[in-house]
Amino acid sequence: MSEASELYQRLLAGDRRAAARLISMVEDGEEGAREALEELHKHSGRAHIVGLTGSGGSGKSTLACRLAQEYRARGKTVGIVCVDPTSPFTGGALLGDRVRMQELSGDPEVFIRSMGSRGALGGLAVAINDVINILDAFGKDYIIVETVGAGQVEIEVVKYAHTCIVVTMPGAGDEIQAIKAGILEIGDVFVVNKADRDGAMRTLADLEMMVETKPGGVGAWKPTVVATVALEGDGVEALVAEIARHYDFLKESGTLTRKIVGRMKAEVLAILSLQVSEAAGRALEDGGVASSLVDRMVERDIDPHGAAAELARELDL
Ligand SMILES: Nc1nc2c(ncn2[C@@H]2O[C@H](COP(=O)(O)OP(=O)(O)O)[C@@H](O)[C@H]2O)c(=O)[nH]1
Ligand SMILES: [Mg+2]
Repeated sequence: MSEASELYQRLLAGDRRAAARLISMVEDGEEGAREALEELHKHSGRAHIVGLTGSGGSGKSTLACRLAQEYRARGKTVGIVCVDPTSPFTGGALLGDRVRMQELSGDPEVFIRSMGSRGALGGLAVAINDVINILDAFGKDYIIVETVGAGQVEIEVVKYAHTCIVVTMPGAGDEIQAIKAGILEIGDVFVVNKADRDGAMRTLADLEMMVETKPGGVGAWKPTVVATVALEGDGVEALVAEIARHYDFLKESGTLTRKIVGRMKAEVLAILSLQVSEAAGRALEDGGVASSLVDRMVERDIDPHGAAAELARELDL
């Protein structure tokens, strides 16, 4: 039996170490992961994928832990994928955070994975999606994906989550403007975390006004704003309720199917663009099948557009 087929069988039987090993293979771009992913696809599609985005330090990791605890208290299982190299999932500075994190990571029904942004850009998007799909097939009811709200790939990933939560905190006046310019569109639920701090009411009011004026058609989801103190767990129940309400909306309005299709298309495009750019890169290298194109560009015999078209023909795209 190949390593991959052994892995997916163990994974489907609930073996955490098999899940961890397969995720490592995916991150390292190991060819063998393909076979396992192909098998697992048939077993995925049940999880509620929840994206959690916002600037560093707003409390996303703390909130992810609180959400996981709340879901566990309700008998649900959780996967957490943290794509934030600046703030790995070791929690905040406070001891209490670390203790909570350890409690969580000791729970066999919670699977936490931190991913660095190593590798090519296209590669990261593919890897994150694969990890989500692995945890889905592994049977997690909720998959929380934490990313810092900057960078194309990260925004793409949360954009295709079923429910996207945008986290901000008091006193981040500029941030509200940044949300308006960048991620207002993709937010389904907005959170003002650190509501224990001064200025929380003001930030809440600002966000509410912004969300109120967010353009949306008839029957569209109206995003809501929730205040939380992730450190204490305040507001987490309300957030869980909003996430559930959004999921119900998705199902009842038929939007969930559209989201699933959108995510699948985006996955195919990410995989293909990675493959194409890798193949093209190899072809253009010294000694590659299309290296002469580079010489011709240097001699001004062909322009980059022409070279790209010729390369596409050469690679039979
Ligand atoms: N005062 C206060 N601090 C918080 C709250 N939530 C998180 N923090 C702290 O904010 C810091 C950053 O939290 P973290 O979850 O790592 O933020 P992330 O970078 O968005 O993942 C940590 O020191 C947390 O303990 C909160 O509700 N109130
Ligand atoms: Mg974090």
